[in-house]
Amino acid sequence: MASEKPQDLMVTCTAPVNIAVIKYWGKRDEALILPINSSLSVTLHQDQLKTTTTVAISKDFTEDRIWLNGREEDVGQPRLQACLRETRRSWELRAQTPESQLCLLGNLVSHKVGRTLQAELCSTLTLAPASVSPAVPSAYALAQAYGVEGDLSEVARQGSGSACRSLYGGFVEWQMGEQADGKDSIARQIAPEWHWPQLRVLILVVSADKKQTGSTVGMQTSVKTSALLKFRAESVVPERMKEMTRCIQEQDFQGFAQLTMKDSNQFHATCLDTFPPISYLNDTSRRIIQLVHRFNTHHGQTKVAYTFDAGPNAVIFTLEDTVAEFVAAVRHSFPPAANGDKFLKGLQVAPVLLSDELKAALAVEPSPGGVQYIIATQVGPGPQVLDNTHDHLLGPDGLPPRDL
Ligand code: 2P0
Repeated sequence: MASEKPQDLMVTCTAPVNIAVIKYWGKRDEALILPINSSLSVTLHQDQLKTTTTVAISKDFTEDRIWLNGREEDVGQPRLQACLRETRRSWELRAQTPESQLCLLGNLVSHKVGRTLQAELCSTLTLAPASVSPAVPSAYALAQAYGVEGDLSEVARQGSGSACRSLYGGFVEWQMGEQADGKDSIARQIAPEWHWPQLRVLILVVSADKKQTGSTVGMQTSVKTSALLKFRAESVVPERMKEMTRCIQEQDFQGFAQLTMKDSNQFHATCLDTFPPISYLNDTSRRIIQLVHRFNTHHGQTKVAYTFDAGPNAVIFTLEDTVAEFVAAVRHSFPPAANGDKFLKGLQVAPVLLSDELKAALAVEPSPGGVQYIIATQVGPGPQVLDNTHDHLLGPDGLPPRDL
């Protein structure tokens, strides 16, 4: 974990993307990032999507610096500052004596004891069409570097609310908590990544454009103006959290899929109920919704579910035995424009022919190029520490290589 130079420390971590099946939308405390309702998500496998962060700590650094995808960013961003502040506070709390500080930081030189150690962070995002935050790998890597143990929800949450659910693999809930200081607003795994091995995830990339209304501002307006959001948070979500947990624990796909779609639809209904309204779905998103319902109707059961976040891309949940047929249905409805061979990324999916009955049931006017590409993936583990020093994104001088 630590680099070769005894006075320095360098840690590289990766963290996964998570997709909410019970959505978080709205804060009761903007500064601490505390939500108005609990939420529940599925952690995606890092073989297909991940963020990587290297943290370096050295006695030679005179200031904090951060690079994102090779470009230096403003280290004064409030959320990054919150992450750094929380990590250092935890470190200082756990290290009251010089001896324990030395113990926590291994070989870090003694004359730094009692002073705040400067950190450098470098993040890179791999294949990230969804909203991906470097908050979790940053929080995780910082915690590893500073030797902070225990729950990191508080640190990760302050980088980005939904990011705290990426602290664990498998199926994760973010409990809204009740305390004003947010100490009980934490992420918790409800089932590990190997719990439901047949579950598959398809990300249908509709548009990689930047979203029109950012989540942070969007949810502020919704909290102020949407009566439906208030009703949802108080009267709908508590029951749905229990029901979704049951569906996952019992591997009840029909229940899981229907509730996932209903919760996505209600989240987008609260966006439309916001004033002025927010609209994240586009025509292609609505065609995907229609495709899923027609596919399920044809089969006489719920075999596929969609969910949409603060953008037009669809995330599809299905089971292993349905992936190939549904991918063929997407190809049929959205014929790839020019990149037929690059249409499918990630897990291998065998090509299959659609039956004439299914084609007739889908009854679609093909929309060429509507879906740019698909990423096929599955449920995966939580953040990982990379042991190989070749994985570091910062060189021995603490700077990112020029070609990053
Ligand atoms: C979610 N989303 O549960 C919901 C569904 C988008 C739609 O959490 O302000 O980027 O950093 O707490 O976490 C996006 O919101 O917002 C989000 P902040 P965040 O995944």
